[in-house]
Amino acid sequence: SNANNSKVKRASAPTIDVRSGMDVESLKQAITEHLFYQQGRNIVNTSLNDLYMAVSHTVHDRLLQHEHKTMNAVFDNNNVRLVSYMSAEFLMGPQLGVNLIDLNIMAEMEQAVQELGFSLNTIMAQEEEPGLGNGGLGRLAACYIDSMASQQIPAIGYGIRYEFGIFDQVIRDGWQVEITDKWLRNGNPWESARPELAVNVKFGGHTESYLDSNEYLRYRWKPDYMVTGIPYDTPIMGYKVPSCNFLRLWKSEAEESFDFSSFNQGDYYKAVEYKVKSENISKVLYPNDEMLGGKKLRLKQQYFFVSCSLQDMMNIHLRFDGKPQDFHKRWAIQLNDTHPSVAVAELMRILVDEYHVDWDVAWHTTCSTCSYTNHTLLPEALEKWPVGLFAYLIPRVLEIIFEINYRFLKEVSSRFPGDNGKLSRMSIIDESGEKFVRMANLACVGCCAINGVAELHTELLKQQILHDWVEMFPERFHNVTNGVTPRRFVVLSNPGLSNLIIESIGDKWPGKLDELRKLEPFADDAAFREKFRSVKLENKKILAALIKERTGVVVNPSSMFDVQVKRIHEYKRQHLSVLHIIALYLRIKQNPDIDIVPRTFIFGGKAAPGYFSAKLIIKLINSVGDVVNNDPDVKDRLKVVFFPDFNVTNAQLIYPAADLSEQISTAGKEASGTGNMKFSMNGALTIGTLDGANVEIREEVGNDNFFLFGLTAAQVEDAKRNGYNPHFIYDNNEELRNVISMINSGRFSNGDTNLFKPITDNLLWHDPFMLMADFSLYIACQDLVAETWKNTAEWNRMAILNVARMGKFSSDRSIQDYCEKIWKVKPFNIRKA
Ligand code: GL7
Repeated sequence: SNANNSKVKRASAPTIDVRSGMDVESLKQAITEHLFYQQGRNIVNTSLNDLYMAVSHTVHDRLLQHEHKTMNAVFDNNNVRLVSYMSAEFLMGPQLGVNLIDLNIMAEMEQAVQELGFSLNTIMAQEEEPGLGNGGLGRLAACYIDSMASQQIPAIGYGIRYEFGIFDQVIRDGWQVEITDKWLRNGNPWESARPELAVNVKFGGHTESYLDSNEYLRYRWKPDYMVTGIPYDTPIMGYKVPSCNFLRLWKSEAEESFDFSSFNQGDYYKAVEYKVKSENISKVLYPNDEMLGGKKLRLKQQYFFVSCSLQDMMNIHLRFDGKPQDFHKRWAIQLNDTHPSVAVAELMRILVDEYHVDWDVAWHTTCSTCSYTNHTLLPEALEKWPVGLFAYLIPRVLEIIFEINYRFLKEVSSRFPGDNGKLSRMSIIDESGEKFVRMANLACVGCCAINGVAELHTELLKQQILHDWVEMFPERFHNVTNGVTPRRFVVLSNPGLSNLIIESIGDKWPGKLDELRKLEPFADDAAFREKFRSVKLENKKILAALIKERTGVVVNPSSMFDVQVKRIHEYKRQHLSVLHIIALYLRIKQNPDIDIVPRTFIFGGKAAPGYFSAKLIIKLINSVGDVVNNDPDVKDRLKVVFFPDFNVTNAQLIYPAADLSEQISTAGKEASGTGNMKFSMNGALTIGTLDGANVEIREEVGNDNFFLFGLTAAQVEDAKRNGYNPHFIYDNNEELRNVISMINSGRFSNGDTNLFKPITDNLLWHDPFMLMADFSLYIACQDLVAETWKNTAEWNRMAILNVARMGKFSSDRSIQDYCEKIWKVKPFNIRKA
């Protein structure tokens, strides 16, 4: 038929389809129309932002078509179980680039934009990223919704639409200064508000009992006030598949804009105050990473988004003609840490109070729906809330927690008679002093699956903080090692490497990362190694230019780029790397002609605004940089850079340019780490401890291709038990003594001998993260790194093997694990549906 005529030259121009056409002409037309009809601009008078908006709207139109088809197919099928990924954080990063990759129209868009007279890179750089997360935990959520879409798992990400995300960091006089992140100021082309799906959330007030029409005793909650949640949806496209899910984020608003009773009484201020109070809930992301807040507003945020999301999920379920008690057949909820764990009690409240489901049935439904991921062993991160605060804000939810706890503790006593220690440790309520609600205990009671985020982390969870729970519910425990999306962190971030890989092994690997194994033989191919080296060098030149622009420091692209980027935290030990830098500096000062491998040390990361020690570490890095970078004896062989405002946008330029990845946390403290994976995928070698996912990365890439040092988690625990004495180590290590003395001498602080005392005193007298114990092992390992660097062929061979063996750390594999072990859901192919 017509197919046979396809080779015949077409007489007329191809038809242009402004809403879904993927060819250059359609894209051009669509951009021009959006520019005029949404931004009121022409190509000749457009600003860069207007152009960015028009290009993004053009892409967004295409995503909506896929989202619409996906959701129709899913909702037409009564047997599909959907995933609800609940997270207080989604650190999404810029959207334009990944969406072009997922839709497979990067080249077409490049050409379209070029023909209109602009450059796509400049337009992409215009995007202000949604930084709605703190660090690894929030970025993991973003990788997982990407992978769920790519694996064709029907899913919704549920969270909070913070008006202000993680603060922007600037450095003044070496210190961190926080600036409000006004990410919405120029508009957000990726979201659609859905006010018709708004729901209300209760706060405050009291509860009362009543008899329903069947004479059953029931409870109702008479709140003080209600807050309205408005959902904002962002499409999440799968990679080269037709499926498109969405992220649904809740914005809080006053239920009515005026409280008329107050207004009528003449208290206009009070009426408006209620509006302000309601809008405050989704105003700002708490910037503490791995630290519980204890703040009233934070608990309100958690309950607000959990209640909105569960109501929304129930509405969807009922629209499918589901019965309330069959909720678990429609939904699998993953709780991203304990931040959304009030969901266990809220789902019970909805089922029992609002749909009058029997308690036992409702409990079965709830436990079968919910699963919990733990992300940290640090005790200061275990969330607990004063019982009084709960009673004041969400009284009915607290009553339900008491009932859950009462029934659960009865079960514990019958399983472990007489074990009062267990009872008090496992109780949802901490009654050892002031009473608290323990959110991890609530999650463990009400979830059918509990998982850690790397093998070591899961083992330590089972041995330490969740030991009692393993004895009670061994079948609930799983490990799912974290992963990251290679679409954003290789294809988009590192086009040079991606093209080289595609030339060598084809283009299947971004969606099937195990394919990278085919690169292994190329590690021994000198010509390939040379191309690999030159890709890295080009990436380093780009980063060097950016460093110059952002910090004024000139760095040498052929020096070793030794990089540590992540939140600033004592357990992550940025200051251990600083001790190493000072040791190298001392070697140069003692012998200016010493043969030393040129290195550029690059740090990046934000400190929680209230975390004094972390902020002082930033100041120390900058201060050491000021001295080392400007000392003529150094002859530019060492450079120290603090790259300000580490975020997803900047990360995408840093990982591809790294030679050495610093993953040097105290063993047993970093649950997984995910930056470690992004570095290796981009061909950096790792210097690291046996911590978190480092263990598995080393297993995959091979011991010879990983620079290991330091105490193991077990040795750290032993040393602590046996009375660890950091000062003794200091007394017996001359190089270490010289390093510490140099800091204390005021050399890096214009003679001020007190500025860095809090750091050095802590190391000498307490050293909870064992820098002293690991110092000499770290230095020796760094010397080996330098030796290896001198052999370029060997270094690149190792780096290529790292890339080739990273298949396991695709978030696609993590999502497959969740599907098989925890959610029991299968891919849903919308083409076959
Ligand atoms: C974290 C862990 O610290 C980090 O190791 C892990 O990779 C990440 C994702 O699982 O979760 N836990 C946590 O509270 N934050 C993390 O980044 C903020």
